[in-house]
Amino acid sequence: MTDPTYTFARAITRLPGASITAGLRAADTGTPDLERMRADHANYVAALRETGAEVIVLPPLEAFPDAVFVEDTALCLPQGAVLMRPGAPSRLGEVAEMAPTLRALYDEVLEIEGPGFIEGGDILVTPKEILVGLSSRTDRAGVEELAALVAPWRHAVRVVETPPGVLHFKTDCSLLDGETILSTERLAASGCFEGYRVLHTAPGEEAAANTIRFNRFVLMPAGFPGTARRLRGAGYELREIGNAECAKLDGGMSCLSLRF
Ligand code: CIR
Repeated sequence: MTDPTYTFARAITRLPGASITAGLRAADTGTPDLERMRADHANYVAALRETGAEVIVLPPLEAFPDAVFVEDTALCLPQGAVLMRPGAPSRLGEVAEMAPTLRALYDEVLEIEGPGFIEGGDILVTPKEILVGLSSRTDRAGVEELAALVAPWRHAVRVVETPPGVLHFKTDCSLLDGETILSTERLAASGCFEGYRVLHTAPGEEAAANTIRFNRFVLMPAGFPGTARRLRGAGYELREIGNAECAKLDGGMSCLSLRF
């Protein structure tokens, strides 16, 4: 198992800060509880470490309420990293905060300069291509700039659509192994995963679609027994992590780390 799309030596995470209560959300489903989020975050980091990976835990950034969702700030590939340009104005400044950490770890760090926008949550890297979902945070100009930047690294970018009302493309899907994608039925119905093996989330469990395959584990949000059963039945080793607090801010397993 050495596929770089799910075999990782390192991850970068950031602790949630007290300002998390001001994080962006599509609908108000209650104020996130910082203590519970910290405990869930610690379990998440522990699961990543259990696979033998080095996990960097950056300090909270109180000036950026959504900074715990580090995935949106960069795309990490084996050849180098690309700093994103988030479509949420309140999140733009998170990129400069992440840049020094990536520059210390990578020889090559490129940058989306604009005018387009793109967030990491809209990017799914598979062994054969990079899928990028257009969303309220990612536009065509952002995707085109990314495609031009990664072309010399021999990565092909394919533009796809994010279902209406869904924050990010990966809110509704995740890579389980080199050929297999976990997806909601509503996203898979668009036909964007033709050529892949697709496992659907169980009925009513759309919120379980955002998982991460990280070395031998699939980290998934706790509380979705039907989808957990499907994944175990397909042979995946699961770690279920509490996500109730991040979910209040439309966040999930992938958002909480950069993996490379
Ligand atoms: C936001 O709206 O930007 C945050 N509250 C949630 C970001 C989740 N990130 C992700 O799915 N990659």
